[in-house]
Amino acid sequence: MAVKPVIYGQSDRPPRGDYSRAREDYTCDQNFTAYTEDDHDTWRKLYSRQRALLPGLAAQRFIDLLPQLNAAQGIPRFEDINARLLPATGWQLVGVPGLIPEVPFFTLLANRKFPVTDWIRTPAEMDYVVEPDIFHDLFGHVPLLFDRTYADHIQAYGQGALKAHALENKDESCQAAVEHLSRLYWYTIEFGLQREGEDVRAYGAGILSSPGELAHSVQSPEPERLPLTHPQEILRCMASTYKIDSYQSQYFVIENFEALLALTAPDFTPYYRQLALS
Ligand code: HBI
Ligand code: FE
Repeated sequence: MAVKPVIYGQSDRPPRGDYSRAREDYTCDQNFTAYTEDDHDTWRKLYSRQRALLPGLAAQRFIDLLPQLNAAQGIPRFEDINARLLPATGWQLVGVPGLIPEVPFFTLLANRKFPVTDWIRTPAEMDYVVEPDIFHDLFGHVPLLFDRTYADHIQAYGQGALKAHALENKDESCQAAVEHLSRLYWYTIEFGLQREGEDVRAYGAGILSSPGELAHSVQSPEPERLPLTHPQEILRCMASTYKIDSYQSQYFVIENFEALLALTAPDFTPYYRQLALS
């Protein structure tokens, strides 16, 4: 039975993906033969432009792991990356037609399956695409899945999000738990910065896959850069809303992935309760 598409933000925007291909768990096989030469050319242009921007702006760990995609020559096959990723950290990429509902998404993460959208933007969208496409998901998110500590954090996020979803249904005082937790996802996994010596570097996928926000997030004097190193700061992050279609006005800075994993290990129920009261 075909699953229904998910529409984010404005509901008047038709979903980009072909959800009729999706299985019950919203995954679908990567439609590799559907890619045209123009699609591979779009990928090569996105890849080479973004790769050239990384030095001095992207987390060194990301730069070191990017070659694991082996993707400079064109759109890679998910199965080829899985042959390296599974032995490295036990993760595997699964195709999805686009954004999927939160519970199927969290369930995949909790099972060390990362959903990768399999369509690519048009040449006209080289600088910005509203929904995450294969370049955002693959270039932005996947290299760091080869880092064991970061990979463990992503799985813990999925497990925690499923707990938050269950909590919403049974505990009056935690009605916005999933929303609060998705803000943490936004300010770390999507738009996170980390310390590197005296500098900050980007590790969030939304920044790493953006031609403009990579320099903005690390070098611009405009945005606030707030520490994310203590439980109190987790609360501040969860209380912070975010914008999906412009550069962030604030970023959160972690020490490193070990610190992020430790900081997000405790049960967040007290945080959800406290936020619900504020
Ligand atoms: N679906 N395919 C896909 N990719 C995402 O990154 C994604 C999603 N659905 C839900 C979602 N992200 C957000 O809820 C995150 O904040 C968790
Ligand atoms: Fe993303």
